[in-house]
Amino acid sequence: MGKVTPTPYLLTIDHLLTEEERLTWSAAREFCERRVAPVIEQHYERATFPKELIPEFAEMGFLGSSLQGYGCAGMNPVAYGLTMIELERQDSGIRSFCSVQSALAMWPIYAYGTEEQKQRWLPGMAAGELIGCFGLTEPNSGSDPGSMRTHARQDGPGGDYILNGQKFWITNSPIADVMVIWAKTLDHGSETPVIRGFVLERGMAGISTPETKGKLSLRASMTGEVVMDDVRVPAVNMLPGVRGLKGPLSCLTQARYGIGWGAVGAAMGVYERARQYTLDRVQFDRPIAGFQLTQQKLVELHNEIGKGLLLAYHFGRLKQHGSLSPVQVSYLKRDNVRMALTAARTARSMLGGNGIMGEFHIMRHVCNLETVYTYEGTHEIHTLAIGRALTGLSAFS
Ligand code: TGC
Ligand code: FAD
Repeated sequence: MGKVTPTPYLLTIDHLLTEEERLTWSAAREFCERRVAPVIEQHYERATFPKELIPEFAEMGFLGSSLQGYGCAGMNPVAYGLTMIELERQDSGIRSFCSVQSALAMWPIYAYGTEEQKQRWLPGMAAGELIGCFGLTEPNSGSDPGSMRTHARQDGPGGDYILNGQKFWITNSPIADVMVIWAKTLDHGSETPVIRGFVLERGMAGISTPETKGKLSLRASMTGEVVMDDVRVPAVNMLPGVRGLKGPLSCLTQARYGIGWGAVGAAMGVYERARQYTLDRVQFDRPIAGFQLTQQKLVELHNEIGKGLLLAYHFGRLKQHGSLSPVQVSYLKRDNVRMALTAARTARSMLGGNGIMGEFHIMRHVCNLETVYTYEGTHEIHTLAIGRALTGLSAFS
């Protein structure tokens, strides 16, 4: 496919951004177009992750971008969201890598770790020298993580924890050095197991991280398991700052926020390519962009993207002021991912047969967004979370 010319948008947020946010956005876009765009299709076809780009992601400040100190960029939530747009405009798997590193592996250490734990892991993670993953899901616990079976038994007061269990569908696990694992344990004096977070490190005896092969979605992202067989974890590796399901769920709130922005990037990418293609492609002696049905599709894509961007921006400013609630994040993730998936399917149809070809970069987004619709809380789970907030009635219990 030839070059995509500048695309008109009737709704922009540029005038709402600070100079610094605008610079962050254009630097992220320039980087992703120069370094990610040329290699992504090949990695997707081969089902490999472009590991060679990790040091450059670090240099761009994409790893732990919204954290303060420890070598992190300290971006505000809107600037962070704008980088997510550019990463996912190229590929959801690339955005996933940065989301998991930043929001799911670094953030819990930052939010719930001791100063010693932060000093030990965060600088290396910000520099891309240590890769992180987040283990919540298990073969029998997906949407209902409270039913997890992974457990940690403490070997006497103050002693090591012994972890057993299996985490499944874990992004980055095959290459992870630092694994944030959520497990049930008995606090001293208590008879009811409670969920706690543990930081496991590659090299600890009893851990294996086999890669999950055969994915037809998110192929440029590494996914695997974390299998724990009597893994001895020092007590100083437990995150002391949180107990219960709200520990992992609060990490998900950080990651879902980024996905809500990233999905807009995927939608922009497919819209811009579909618009260009329909201007260039001639059938019945005229560009297919001149047909009313094609214009209707373009208008739908364009208008939905504008609304998605505004939603992300609005919630971004709320987050900046500390007043964004988890259920508002469910709203953002749910609606923008559904919008992007619909946009990608529509854009695919506008390219006819070429729409299924890798070189046109749309089918890859369709396949990726099927995963994005499911992970970080499925579309249905977010619907029910919002339904609970609207009615006061929980459909889960
Ligand atoms: P519920 O009773 O609602 O809550 C239990 C406790 O947690 C608190 N809480 C939250 N805190 C912060 N952020 C949130 N989003 C929170 N949601 C709930 C809540 O206040 C309560 O605290 P407390 O102090 O009262 O105990 O829990 P529930 O059992 O009813 O479950 C609710 C439900 C179903 C919404 C939740 O379990 C859920 O979100 N399930 C979906 C699981 C999920 O999203 N898994 C994602 C795995 S990680 C992943 O997919 C990474 S993909 C990575 C990538 O490549 O990008
Ligand atoms: P299930 O929970 O079995 O759901 C199956 C279907 O049932 C869905 O449509 C769901 O919406 C529906 N359903 C379930 N409960 C209800 C209900 N109460 N009401 C209505 N419908 C319901 N997890 C991690 O911990 N870390 C990761 O890094 C990670 N990365 C991932 C990467 C990829 C590529 C994928 C595919 C998944 C990843 N996940 C990760 C797991 C992901 O979060 C789960 O797949 C997701 O939470 C859904 O769980 P499940 O697949 O077990 O589906």
